Amino acid sequence: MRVIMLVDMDYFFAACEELKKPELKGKPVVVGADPKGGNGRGVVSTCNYEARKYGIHSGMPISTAYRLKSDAVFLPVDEKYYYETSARIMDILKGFASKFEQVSVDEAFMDVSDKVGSYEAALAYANVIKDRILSETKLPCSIGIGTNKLLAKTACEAVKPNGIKLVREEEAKIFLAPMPVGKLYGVGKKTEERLEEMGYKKVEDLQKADLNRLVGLFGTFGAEMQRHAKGIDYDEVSENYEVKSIGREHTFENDTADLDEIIGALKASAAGVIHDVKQQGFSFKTVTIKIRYADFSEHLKGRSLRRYSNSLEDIENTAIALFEGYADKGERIRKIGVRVSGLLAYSGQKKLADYIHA
Ligand code: TTP
Ligand code: MG
Ligand code: MG
Repeated sequence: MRVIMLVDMDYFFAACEELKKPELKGKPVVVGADPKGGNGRGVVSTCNYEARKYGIHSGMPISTAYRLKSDAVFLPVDEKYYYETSARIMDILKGFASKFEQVSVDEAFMDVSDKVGSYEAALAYANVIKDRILSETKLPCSIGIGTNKLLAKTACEAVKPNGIKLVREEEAKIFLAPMPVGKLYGVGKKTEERLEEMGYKKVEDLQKADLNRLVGLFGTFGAEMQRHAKGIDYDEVSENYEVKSIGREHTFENDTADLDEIIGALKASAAGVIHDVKQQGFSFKTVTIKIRYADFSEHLKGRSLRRYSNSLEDIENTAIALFEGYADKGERIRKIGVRVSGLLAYSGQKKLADYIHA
């Protein structure tokens, strides 16, 4: 049987702050922009569960958070510390997985099918993982378990914080049925609104929906949504992200909207990427840029070339074109990166199949 886990750290940035300063424990802690006595701009990155009791949440304007609880502890984002902590966590998790896919700073999918042969064994294994993370980092996490990524992710969200939840295949439909459609894996804000307009409010409504109507409205995505609503998801945990792409990133000393500075950073990253590409004997098909704005939101934009390439010029030109075409110019940027994927080992036949991008 296939067994997938999703591990997600609880209130991650705020939990890291509590680790640094244990005296914060039990108090409402908000990490994000400077509230400046209620006049601050910018948003909440995250907050601990004490602060969530007052209605504060990620993405909320910091001024609103201040209005809700002005005597909460407000802290700036210490990105470097969180990413170092994240790397330690991911290293521990990797050791437990046959296939591993990190999906964000505090979250990863693990395929553990080879490690456990039953649901009971999966639960026991999740307990071991959770205990190991806690004993080595002193940080709490939640783990969702299912026969696919969708169920693992949804189970994790349902059990947060500090929990483990298993959804068996035969329970999936009932588990998902009462959720609002917006909770369904892969459904964003726009799709949610559209679904609601069409009368699909709960996942249950999607389960029962006429497939032809859904496909008429949303194309093949409509069919996928109905599969998801029923708890069916064929997506594999995609391993070897590191091998399948080569990237470099640059974090600015101070968040910046200066175009010369940003283009300079893109070029420097491209130079680093081409160095690694050549050293490892690859050519590439796709160039992607990643922009992290000052509010920590991230944007990825990629473009495939017509042919495989290993030239610096192709990386630079594509990266700059992507930036100029898609970036929210004027917004301050914290970090920018360039990545190439669709790699082909052009020198010889070594493990060719391992490197071709799925
Ligand atoms: P999440 O895992 O979404 O949230 P969380 O870990 O803070 O809380 P939960 O217990 O619900 O999992 O995000 C991980 C980190 O990413 C979070 O600690 C801070 C950062 N982040 C932002 O900076 N802005 C955002 O809008 C979100 C959602 C997260
Ligand atoms: Mg989290
Ligand atoms: Mg997360």
